[in-house]
Amino acid sequence: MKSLKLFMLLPMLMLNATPLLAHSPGENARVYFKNLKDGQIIHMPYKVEFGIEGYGIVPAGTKDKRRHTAGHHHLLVDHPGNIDMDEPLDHSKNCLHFDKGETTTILDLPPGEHTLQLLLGDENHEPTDPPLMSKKITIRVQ
Ligand SMILES: [Cu+2]
Repeated sequence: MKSLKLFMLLPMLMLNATPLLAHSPGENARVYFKNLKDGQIIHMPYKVEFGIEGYGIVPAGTKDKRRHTAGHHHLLVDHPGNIDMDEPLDHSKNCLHFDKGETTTILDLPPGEHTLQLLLGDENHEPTDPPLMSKKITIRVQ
C-alpha cells in the first residue's frame, strides 16, 4: 500500500518540480541593448552597451560554479541567422565574442543598415538552454 501511494505521488512531484537546470536562465532573464533601439540612426564610432538581467556575466572558459548561472555576450552583426543552438558559436565578423566578460564595445560599421542581436554563450561558447537572446534590431549608420 505504501509503495502504491508513492507510485501515484511521483508523477505529481515531477510535474510540480521546476528545477533550475545548469545553464538554464530563468523566465525573467534577458539580454538587451542598453543604448540602442530598433530603427535608431547612429554615427560611427558608437559605444554600445550590453545589458543583462536575471543572469550573470563571467569570462569564457570559467570552470567554477558560476558557469551555471552566468555566461558571456556575443554580438551578432548582420548575421544570416543559421545558428545551431546546440553547437559552439562561430568566431566571425558576424559573431563577435566578448570572452573577457565585456559589457561594452565600440562599433565601427560602414554606412547603411545593419542588424544587431545579442546572444549569451556558456563557458564553451554554446547558447544557454533556453537561449538568452535579445530582440534583433536594425540600425542605420550615417
Ligand atoms: Cu563566445
